[in-house]
Amino acid sequence: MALKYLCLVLCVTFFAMEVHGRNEYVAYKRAINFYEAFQQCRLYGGHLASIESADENARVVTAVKAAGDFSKDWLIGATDLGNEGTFIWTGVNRKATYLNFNGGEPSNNDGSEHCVAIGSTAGSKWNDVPCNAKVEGFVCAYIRL
Ligand SMILES: [Ca+2]
Ligand SMILES: [Ca+2]
Repeated sequence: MALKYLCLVLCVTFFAMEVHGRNEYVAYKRAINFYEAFQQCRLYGGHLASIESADENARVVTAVKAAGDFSKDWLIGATDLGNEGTFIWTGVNRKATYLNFNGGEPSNNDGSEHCVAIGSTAGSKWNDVPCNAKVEGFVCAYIRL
């Protein structure tokens, strides 16, 4: 009986850990656009970074600063390509509810900014940029148990 109980506790614990897996972020310095970055993170076994809390945002900033120049644009995985003004996280298939856009952003300049970068003039906040723009680098997230 005790063994069964132990098993139940462990299974529930592991299930909870999987559901609430922690994102680990790695930034890569490479001239790349959103589409390329999206695919590259998938090929690495992760996803273009989703950011769903201030804590995750802070960890993305740390990852970017470790990889290169934070005064340039680094792609993260939010996009409003399919529905202007509504951003989703492509990697986890969720609507972006935690939003951290810089003042005046998302600006959707020329009706053509549907992808999101952190860094540059926005600092640790976000700016929408053209999806086909080659930026300084990108951030992948890897879900760790
Ligand atoms: Ca847009
Ligand atoms: Ca913008």
